[in-house]
Amino acid sequence: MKDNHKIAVIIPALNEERSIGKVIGEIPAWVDEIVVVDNGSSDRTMEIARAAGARALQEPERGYGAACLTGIAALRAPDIVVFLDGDYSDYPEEMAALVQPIIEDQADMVIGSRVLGKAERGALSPQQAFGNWLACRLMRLFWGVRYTDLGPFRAIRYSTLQSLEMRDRNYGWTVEMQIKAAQRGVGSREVPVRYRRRIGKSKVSGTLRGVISAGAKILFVIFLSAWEGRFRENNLLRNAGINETSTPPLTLHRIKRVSTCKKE
Ligand SMILES: Nc1nc2c(ncn2[C@@H]2O[C@H](COP(=O)(O)OP(=O)(O)OP(=O)(O)O)[C@@H](O)[C@H]2O)c(=O)[nH]1
Ligand SMILES: [Mg+2]
Repeated sequence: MKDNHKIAVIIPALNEERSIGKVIGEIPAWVDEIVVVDNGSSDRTMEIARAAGARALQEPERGYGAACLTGIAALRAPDIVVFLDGDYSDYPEEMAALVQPIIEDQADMVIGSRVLGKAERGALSPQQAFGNWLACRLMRLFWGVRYTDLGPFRAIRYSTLQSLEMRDRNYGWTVEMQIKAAQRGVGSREVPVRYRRRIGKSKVSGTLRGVISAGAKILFVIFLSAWEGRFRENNLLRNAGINETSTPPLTLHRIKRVSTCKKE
């Protein structure tokens, strides 16, 4: 418990036997529940996670998002959920900075930004840095939100997380959460976090296949969400009796006014 808030941590882990014990060991003592979701590791990740005091679950389907969804389904009604990678790239002891704004009702979602914080040389590959930058520019263009990173180390109020109805089962997980938060007006902020070179073998950013698949999926989620949003907005306008072809580009702001008008 932290200031009367029950805190849960979800760690997706695939073959992280060398790091998982260190990650769990450095999680602050006020965390109530640690759930490690294993994606079919062939090493001792599960055993080590259990020995370190976490609940270790199996998700047979590969994918970061699939692991996160399994973790969420297993939670015991926390107030705040923190996502953390199992490769020791993040600094678990920085968790207080992520949950405090939620506890103080200043935000419902807090993203740890490795761009605002200090990333050790080589911890973020150039492709990863560029991909994050591009994704953030596109989110700003489509939804007017200013993020600097798609960092995996993040905290969100449990009720907000449930309302987002997360679906992505692999690399689109982080961007989906940020887009949905923007679309639904979730109060969010970023805090600087440090980032270091991972322990163990890279699965995404250090492999060509991982970089291409992750990059393509992230862009796909952004453009699909933008297209679906535009479609929804046009329907809203049509219902309100406004012809979308004669109107300037849409903003969320205008949609809100349109729906209010309709009610009156
Ligand atoms: N790639 C991948 N990672 C998974 C999966 N399930 C869980 N993970 C974990 O998700 C976290 C993030 O994956 P990483 O491999 O660290 O990805 P990354 O940080 O983008 O890039 P690298 O650290 O360079 O590999 C780690 O804790 C992985 O062990 C899965 O099915 N695929
Ligand atoms: Mg990593």
